[in-house]
Amino acid sequence: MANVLRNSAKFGFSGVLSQLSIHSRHGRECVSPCFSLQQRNNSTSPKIKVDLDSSTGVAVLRMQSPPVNSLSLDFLTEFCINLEKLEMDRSCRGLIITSTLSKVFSAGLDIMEMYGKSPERCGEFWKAVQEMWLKLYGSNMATIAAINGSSPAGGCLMSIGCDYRIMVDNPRYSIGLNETQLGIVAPFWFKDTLVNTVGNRAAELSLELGLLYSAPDALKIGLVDQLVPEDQVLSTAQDTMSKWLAVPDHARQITKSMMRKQTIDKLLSNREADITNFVSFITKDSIQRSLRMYLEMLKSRKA
Ligand code: CO8
Repeated sequence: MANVLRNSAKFGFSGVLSQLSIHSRHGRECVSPCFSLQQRNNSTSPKIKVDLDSSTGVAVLRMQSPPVNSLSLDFLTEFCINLEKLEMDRSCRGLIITSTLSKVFSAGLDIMEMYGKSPERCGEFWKAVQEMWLKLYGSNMATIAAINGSSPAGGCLMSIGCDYRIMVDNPRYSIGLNETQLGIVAPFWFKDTLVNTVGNRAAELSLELGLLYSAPDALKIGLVDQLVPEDQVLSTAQDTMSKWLAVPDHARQITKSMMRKQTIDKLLSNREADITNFVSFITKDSIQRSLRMYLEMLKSRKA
């Protein structure tokens, strides 16, 4: 443990996760699945926009992938590359994640990435999901989710991967890990992150029933930390960030590592098995049928 803490202090918490890095700390590009996928991405419009204020050391990462900021392989790749760049930039100490879309923070994993895809592609996708969580949950930066819309499933995972959550005070927006409602099971590291956030009992209820909480209910169980009016989400996140950054970085980072390392290590040591599990689960006929029904439900709700 002492070694881990020393290494965390020396290289930063994300340094402990160095085998996952897209780039090395020295800025050299490493061959990684995420990077090669980015090269294959033909889309010209970025799904992520990052503004780093060098006077405050705070970056705002805006998700801008209509209609619902769903986490596709391309989206996750771009997200990870941006996160890694910020992580390597010593001038960046804090990260605020928000959405440019009205009403939606993120709809979670892109269901189309899990429906009718080859096992190889599903494996690639799942590795990118793991990567996103590992980078975010293990980030050296202070991280705040400015949740300005609904945030189900993977959107909730992204939110609870941050250090602090500020949500719009609007009961129409919901957040939660609703996987069971889709007939799928939240993986152990989704569960662990939720338990670390709201405690065991609330997590158990939440996961088994696939509950989506309205913003006020999410505050009640501690799934979010604060509710504010819509037009104050970003400014409140900026104010809150300055409090986080008033704490000496090394002390905050080592403490964060102490709190999160066990959870992160659990996935790191089971990463391949987790991919295998995901692929064999998601490609089952019965699960594919559940996903198709869910997609149809989403479309019919609109009609
Ligand atoms: N993936 C792909 N497409 C989506 C998704 C999604 N997650 N969510 C919405 N869409 C599509 C809709 O089908 C619709 O498409 P179209 O325009 O072609 O009809 C379009 O996006 C717009 O959607 P809505 O009209 O529903 O938009 P609203 O603004 O009314 O509502 C919501 C936004 C609240 C986000 C709503 O779309 C919603 O509830 N979406 C579903 C969210 C959800 O359940 N996500 C779960 C994803 S699974 C996940 O993240 C974790 C999986 C873990 C797997 C573990 C297995 C082992």
